[in-house]
Amino acid sequence: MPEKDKSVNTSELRGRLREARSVFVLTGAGVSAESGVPTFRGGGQAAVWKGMPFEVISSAEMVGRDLKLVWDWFDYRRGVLQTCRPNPAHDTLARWQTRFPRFTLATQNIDGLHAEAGSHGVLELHGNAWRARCLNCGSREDVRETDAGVRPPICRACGGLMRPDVVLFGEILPEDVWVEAAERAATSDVCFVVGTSAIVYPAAGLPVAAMRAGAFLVEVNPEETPLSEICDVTLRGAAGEVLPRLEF
Ligand code: BJW
Repeated sequence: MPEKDKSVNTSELRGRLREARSVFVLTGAGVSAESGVPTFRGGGQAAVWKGMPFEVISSAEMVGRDLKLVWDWFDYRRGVLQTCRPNPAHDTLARWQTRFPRFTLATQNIDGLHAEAGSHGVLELHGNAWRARCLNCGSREDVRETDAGVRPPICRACGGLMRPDVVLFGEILPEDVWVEAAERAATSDVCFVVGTSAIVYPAAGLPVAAMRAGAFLVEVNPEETPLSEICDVTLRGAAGEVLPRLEF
């Protein structure tokens, strides 16, 4: 008996979407790929900057060891982001916030493109590249408003050193954001997993929690991921092409 082709099981998906009361979407770097934002693990290769794998620079350990280097890395990344605009996947997800009685968008991305597309209340699980956070008092500032010449920037509130307000390897996710995302995932009827390799935890656990609580699980990704196996539907393709087609 041939295995059911999950990629063509879209009639059930359309029915589920028509009836859905609560939709939860988890996005990753792939949703911004068509905007020109590099992914972390594209084509089996991990991102490298100045000869260092990103897991080494984007780590709690590096903040302690060489904060200036961490700023250089994020200044470089923001230079790339400055040239990137939302694509049809971001636009579609922004429209979905009024399409369902309850809609939650949680992202692992730090690029701010969902908000730029018009999504409100995005749960940014891994922070935001455009914000700085004081290592001393915790206050936050828009990086564009800090003195660009000073690295690390100095906190205006207390004079402490600031760091990028992102969640690096070995760091805990912001608790309020995490609690809300976990609650929303576990009470969703349909859960989309879009453009993530689904290997970084705890974010990758959200779709699993949704599925265990009874959600219909849909993956949008050109590649297979560790979650593909448990998904009800896998839509193989670029998010900017697949998601707009689900609007009807
Ligand atoms: C397309 C597309 C198109 C391409 N359309 N799709 C359990 C086991 C082992 C280890 C751990 C564990 N639990 C936790 C850990 C440790 C670690 C972890 O998960 N490691 C794994 C690698 C194994 N997790 C953590 O450290 C987390 N903290 C934590 O657990 O705290 C508790 C703790 C504290 C102390 C000690 C121990 C535990 C924090 C994780 C924070 C991750 N941060 C980063 C960097 C952010 C800053 C920065 O940008 O530099 O976040 S890592 C990086 O990966 C980034 C991303 O958000 C994240 C996920 O990547 P994503 O989005 O999935 O991107 P890619 O590139 O991997 O995939 C792109 C996908 O798109 C691909 O599938 C493509 O096919 C697809 N695609 N074009 C649609 N057009």
